[in-house]
Amino acid sequence: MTPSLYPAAREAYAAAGSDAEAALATLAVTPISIQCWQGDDVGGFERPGATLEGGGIQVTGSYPGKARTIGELRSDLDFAFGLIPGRQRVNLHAIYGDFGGRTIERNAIGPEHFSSWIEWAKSRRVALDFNPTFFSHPLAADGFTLSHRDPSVRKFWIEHAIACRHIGAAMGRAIGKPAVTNLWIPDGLKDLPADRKAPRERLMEALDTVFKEPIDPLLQLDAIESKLFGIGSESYVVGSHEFYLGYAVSRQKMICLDMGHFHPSESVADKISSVLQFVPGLLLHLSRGVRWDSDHVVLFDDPTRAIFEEVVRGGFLPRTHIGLDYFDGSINRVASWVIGARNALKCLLAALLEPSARLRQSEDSGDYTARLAQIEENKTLPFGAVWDEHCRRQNAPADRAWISEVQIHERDVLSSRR
Ligand code: RNT
Ligand code: ZN
Repeated sequence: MTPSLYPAAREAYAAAGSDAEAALATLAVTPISIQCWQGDDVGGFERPGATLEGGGIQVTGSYPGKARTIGELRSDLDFAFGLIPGRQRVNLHAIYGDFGGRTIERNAIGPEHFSSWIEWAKSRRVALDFNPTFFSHPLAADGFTLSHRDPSVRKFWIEHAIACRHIGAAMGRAIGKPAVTNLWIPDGLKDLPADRKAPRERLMEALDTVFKEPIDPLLQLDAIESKLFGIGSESYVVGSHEFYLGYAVSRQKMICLDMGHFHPSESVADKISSVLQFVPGLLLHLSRGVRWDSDHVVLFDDPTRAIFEEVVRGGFLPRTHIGLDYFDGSINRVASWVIGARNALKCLLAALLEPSARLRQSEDSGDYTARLAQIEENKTLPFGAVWDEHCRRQNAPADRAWISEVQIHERDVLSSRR
């Protein structure tokens, strides 16, 4: 066994002005919500063999081994959890219910369809989050749901969203930690609208009906997610950032910022200290857009690090819920959970290790030269040794030690799924 480099790393961080033990303690109690939909390319279990349809999002790739049943999805999640340090959460979509082979309309789903998930989550001691599903459905096929011009279609989706809030609350009650129920709709138009106003008026009204019933925040928390454009909604998205920010501020809902849902040159990190002046909480959808909202696996990269720097510097961690949101069918799907979750945790750890008091001192004294030098030199502190220590304490494999386990799992388990 190679000797631990951690004691020396801890000293190096202390000399730079940060407390590695405190960083590890916070990291250990901060969960990442793992998106179930990466395990099966957003198919779900409504109908056997269902695939993602419409909704302006797209999974590409046909890597073998995607989960075909609830049992396979759960065992893949279990396997991934063994390779991710710390205790995480699981993020479910409405189409992932345990419907027992029956067709249950989306406006008729209830906590009973998620009781086996709740039992599973309890036995793993992981908390759950939830999402209504406004895509892959005939009543979403024309690209409109909650803002549809037909009141009966709107009503159907309003009932679905209300049902989902109740499911979220049931999860929160059973598990003892509130479920975040995040609402994202695909509504929008491919080409130039003649009327941008009416769908937004209808969406506002629909949301007010969805959220009419107050739900105890100890059980369930509502979040709303905006988007700039989608496939087939390039010219107009009803639920734009301005729309939902206004809605969230006026109704005190949490806002969800998805890293793929803004113009590529916009900084999502910069939005955090603005929106949290006005909304009660933040949901992060960590993702990576490559040229568009392509939902690539999360990296240990500058945009994601900047997001966590802002969360940590602002003291916003208690009001921030962290979720992964990407779907890549071109690589081993279990590995993609592991890579993305480990990278999210690394970005958080790097932010927690930042000697932020010193940076602020330089800034406050007007010494921007020293600030820039410090920012750059922090990058070469021995981060990897602290990360390895985290993996060791959480009984998870270190970097370079888990990929062979994934390869064995692929050979012995995934490859038999045809
Ligand atoms: C779509 C949104 C949304 C979905 C998931 C599956 O652009 O990002 O969060 O990815 O609900
Ligand atoms: Zn998202």
